[in-house]
Amino acid sequence: MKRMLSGIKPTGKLTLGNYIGAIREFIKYQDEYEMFIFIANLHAITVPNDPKELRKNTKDLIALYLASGLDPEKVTLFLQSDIHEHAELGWMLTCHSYMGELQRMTQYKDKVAKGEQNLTAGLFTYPCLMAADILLYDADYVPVGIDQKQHVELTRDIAIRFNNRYGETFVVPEPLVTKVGAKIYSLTEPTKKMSKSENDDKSTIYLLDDPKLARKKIMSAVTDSVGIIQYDPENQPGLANLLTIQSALSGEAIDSIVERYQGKGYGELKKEIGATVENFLTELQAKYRDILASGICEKVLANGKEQAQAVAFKKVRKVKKKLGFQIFN
Ligand code: ATP
Ligand code: LTN
Repeated sequence: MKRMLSGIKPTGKLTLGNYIGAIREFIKYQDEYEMFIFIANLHAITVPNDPKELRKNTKDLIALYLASGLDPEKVTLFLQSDIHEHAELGWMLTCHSYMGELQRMTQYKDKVAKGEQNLTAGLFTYPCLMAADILLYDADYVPVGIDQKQHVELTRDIAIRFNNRYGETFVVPEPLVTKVGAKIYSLTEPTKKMSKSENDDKSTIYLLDDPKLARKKIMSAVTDSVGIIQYDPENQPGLANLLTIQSALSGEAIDSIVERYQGKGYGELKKEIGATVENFLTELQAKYRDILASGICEKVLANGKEQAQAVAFKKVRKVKKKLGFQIFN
């Protein structure tokens, strides 16, 4: 069975973008692949964070993974900081990455361009830690939103470089980006990503938003003055975003939605999408509450830790041998 791995940072509240671009994909593939899904809490501290909030976000994230349908019987679900090999291999790979390639990472460049002050060294080297997350588990595929594709490509380069230098060590992974919903956009500025950390509340639908409020956000989403319902991301980005959301949550193809709305107005379409989002969140949140009340999260993470640990331990042992750290047989 091929392996798949992915992670989400427990920073801020999870958004509909995280669900559509990432979590929904994990669920889709869990029967087909041997899956490792983790909570990237080591990545969360690349930006300033409050420990109390980090704890809350981490609990929410594990409960939302389960509420969305990840099955702990099929998937190894774990906390990154529980497996010290991530940090250990992260360092070894940092020493096999070049300043130039890290400087080319758009996520980092964007932050620098915005003039953000006090960027940490961890934020700069974070793609090396991400490479370690992936390479530790011999992942063949990494399902991510489009914004993370570049980091997976860097991971491939690092793996190939290491294999060439020291002999076959790592599986070279491939990014897997969904066709519909690889980037969900802000509802108020539909050319920007819907982000957990950078948008205002009106532009983002959070998975734990009051479902009625979420419907209102859809109703007031920015569209355009063209007045024709068609899928044209370039000229009608707001409308294209809404159609993508509807298609991703309902499973109906975008073409088919567009056809149903020929000659109709945006208001009517928004009503349907608003209802879809409201129902989706209502169901998800009911499951989320049950899961939190059941106390199952702790057990799931303890099991996941054990399974992930066994794999990670072997890989780091192998890398240490290759690097010349093991001096006695
Ligand atoms: P931030 O918004 O603070 O930059 P993030 O949500 O992108 O954070 P993560 O939480 O680690 O960062 O993202 C987890 C996964 O969700 C990644 O695979 C990412 O590509 C995907 N993702 C995030 N936002 C979107 C979006 N708007 N549309 C589609 N996928 C997304
Ligand atoms: N860098 C990602 C989160 C992340 C990840 C990973 C995704 C950390 N490690 C390994 C896939 C595989 C982000 O910021 N969205």
